[in-house]
Amino acid sequence: MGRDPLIGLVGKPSSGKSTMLNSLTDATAKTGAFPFTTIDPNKATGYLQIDCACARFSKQELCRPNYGSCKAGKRYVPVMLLDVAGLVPGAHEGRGLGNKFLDDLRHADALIHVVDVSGSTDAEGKATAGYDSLHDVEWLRGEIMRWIEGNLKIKWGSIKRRHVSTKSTAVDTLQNQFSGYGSTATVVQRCLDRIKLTEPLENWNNATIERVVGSFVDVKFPTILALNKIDHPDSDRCIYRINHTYPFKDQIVLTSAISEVFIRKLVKQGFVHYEDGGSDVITREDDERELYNLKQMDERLSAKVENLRDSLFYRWPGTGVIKALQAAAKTLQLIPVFSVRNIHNFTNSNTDDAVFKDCVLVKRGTQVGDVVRRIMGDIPIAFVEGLGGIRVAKADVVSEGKNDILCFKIGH
Ligand SMILES: Nc1nc2c(ncn2[C@@H]2O[C@H](COP(=O)(O)OP(=O)(O)O)[C@@H](O)[C@H]2O)c(=O)[nH]1
Ligand SMILES: [Mg+2]
Repeated sequence: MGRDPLIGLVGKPSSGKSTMLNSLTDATAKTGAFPFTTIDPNKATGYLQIDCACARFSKQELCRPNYGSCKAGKRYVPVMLLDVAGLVPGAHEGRGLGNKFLDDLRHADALIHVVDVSGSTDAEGKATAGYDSLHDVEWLRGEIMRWIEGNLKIKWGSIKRRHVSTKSTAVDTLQNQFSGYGSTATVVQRCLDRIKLTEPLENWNNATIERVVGSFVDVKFPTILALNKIDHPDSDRCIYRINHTYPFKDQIVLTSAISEVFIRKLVKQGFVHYEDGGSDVITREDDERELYNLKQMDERLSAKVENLRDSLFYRWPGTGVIKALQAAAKTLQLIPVFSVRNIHNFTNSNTDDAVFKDCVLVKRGTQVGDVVRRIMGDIPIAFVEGLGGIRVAKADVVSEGKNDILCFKIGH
């Protein structure tokens, strides 16, 4: 990943993708426009909550990021989000906006599959009751698989002939086919290693191809399930069924995107106080010590807040949307790296005492040299310093709390 990570929101129509995008986009006070705001209305900047380096050095008061924000050591780092609309059953055959959907998907590094667990929308997103959304979970992976499989099988004869005549490795041959999905040789290698395939490619049958494609989809598109609409009274059944069918619990997050949007609106209007990811809102009535200077709500609004509590906060730990983004970042193993000009006081200039102004997200295990290229581009770097001004080799790798604060010395 030589660029900023991109997280795609996918799911059938009306599952809540756009609402989720709004709830994540609006998250916190933004400082400065982020460069990847584009004309694409489905793209937006989300904010991933991480532990900021400023807390490690008790410099929270001085932390003023160039992008995103930092509150008491909790930092919000911008990440790109994409609302991948138009996916309906049969998309791999071009139904709905099938091709556009699949085309958008190529750019995503991880997916948040927004699943409507209210049971009130059918496979196509049309209003119904008692729908079992377990089907949706299975369908999405299948849809992506059939798309890739279809493209591969059409050409399999010639792929095989070329593979044999050029004496290529399976990785090379597959990477030729998969590069269009944003794959790399490393991804292909990992996909083959996972299924421990030893058969030569020319002997693969349909079942083998399907296993390879399945493994590729899992490696290339790590997916978080956001079980959305948990505020809905009928959601318990679907949540139960999905949780018990899929053991990978840390990849399942319960969300109520609409509640998050509603709460953010109330916060903006000054009616409630809300900690990001919190388990309740504080109204003027709750704020006995008058810490938050909140406005009085009228009866109608008070009733809505009571309803929010009944449908969400008395049943679930929170709206879950921040957790969904964090879970996606976790599957990508994203680690924040802070680049500073002065490695001793973490500032960028002699005249500004703000610390840790710049932060990028990179994959765990990324080499320092790659981080340099990502941040500095073609500017020649003589050497890199880590904590204490100690030199760091370009081949050293980044992991949590290690080589994650760096200073680049320009020169040849
Ligand atoms: N009850 C409930 N409704 C939701 C939630 N999120 C979205 N919705 C509603 O579901 C419908 C479809 O939402 P939308 O975001 O447009 O879905 P999209 O087609 O996937 O982008 C809208 O009426 C939303 O208000 C939620 O968390 N709870
Ligand atoms: Mg939408």
